[in-house]
Amino acid sequence: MSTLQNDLYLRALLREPTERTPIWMMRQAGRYLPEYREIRKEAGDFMTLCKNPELACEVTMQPLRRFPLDAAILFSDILTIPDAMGLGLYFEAGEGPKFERPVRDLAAINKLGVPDPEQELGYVMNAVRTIRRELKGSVPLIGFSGSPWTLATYMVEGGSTKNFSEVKKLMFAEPQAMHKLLDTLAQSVTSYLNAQIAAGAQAVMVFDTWGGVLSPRDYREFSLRYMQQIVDGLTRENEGRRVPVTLFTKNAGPWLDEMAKTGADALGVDWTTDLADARKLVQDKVALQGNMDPSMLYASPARIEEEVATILASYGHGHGHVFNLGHGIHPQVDPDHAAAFIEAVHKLSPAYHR
Ligand code: 1CP
Repeated sequence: MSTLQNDLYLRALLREPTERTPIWMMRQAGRYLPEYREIRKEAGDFMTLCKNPELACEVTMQPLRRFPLDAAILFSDILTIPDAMGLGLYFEAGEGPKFERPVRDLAAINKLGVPDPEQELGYVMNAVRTIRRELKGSVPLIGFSGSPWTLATYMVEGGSTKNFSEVKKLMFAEPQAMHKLLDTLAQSVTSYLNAQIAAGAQAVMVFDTWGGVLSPRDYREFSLRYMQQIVDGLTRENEGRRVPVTLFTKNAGPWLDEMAKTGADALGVDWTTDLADARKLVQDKVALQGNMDPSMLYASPARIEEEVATILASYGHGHGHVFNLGHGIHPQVDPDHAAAFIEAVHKLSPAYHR
């Protein structure tokens, strides 16, 4: 196995010294890139792209050819697990993900099995192996999964939701059924991420996009507890190196200290919390990733650079910061503005590492 040419991202996650702040962008492969839209049109539908390791690899590499990013992220989706459980994932034009067979009661939950990652999800592992080969040790590859709570919202609602009424109904009216679902998901996510690590993912990230819609007590009981179960079950070393794990709950500002106690190496932070406050809360126990508002990429390159300067100053001197957006890049963003964002981090961050 060749050594990594650029391991800034991995070192920053472990709060080791780096000469500048590493950067990657959530959803860095996707619709804001014309070359993505081209391949997506040829493939026909999004899951076809995910299920073809060569195409998934090509799309993963696209942003890295354009920009000096410090990590690649597997091109896939969090909904591969419920799809492998037999819920029938499909995408309707302009409407986001949907399931043919949502899970609404204990009987349906009891029927769910833990997918075998090298069988039903073998296409994901093949994509990881293909991407690692193609990266040739240039930058590390990030594997990922959704959190049990976030996956449950899609599985119970049958797709995206605004008010979370079905999933909250299940949670409050039949908590034991909800716990059974979340436990099956935590087992599935753990084996899925461990298989990604065995296939070559050098770091993993858990996306808890919807944990922030819960009360602090419910967050602890229905989201954080199952992320803890995952952190406890993950392979933490491979190829002679630590495999860092990042947890990201959107809108989790006040809970970052509790998240830091899980044993995760790093936490994702969105733009509603200042990194200075986040850093105080976690007491340098973990690295922090974030946190520019993705909508800032609509502003001029000069304004973007100013915002990068503000965020770097907010984190302050010292190591343990991975620059990123606070959520995924929007499909309408001009790729030249993404380039300006990345360039600003390269230009301004070395001063914070001297
Ligand atoms: O081409 C298309 O029309 C499909 C759009 C698309 C893309 C590009 C979807 C459908 N998923 C993805 C890729 C994806 N999804 C990645 C790729 C790697 C990268 O470049 O970052 C990742 C990490 C995800 C993760 C994901 N999917 C999350 C968690 C992160 C987040 O953004 O909050 C969630 C919630 C999903 C569900 C999902 N899949 C797709 C869409 C449009 C959505 C969101 C639906 C919703 O808002 O409820």
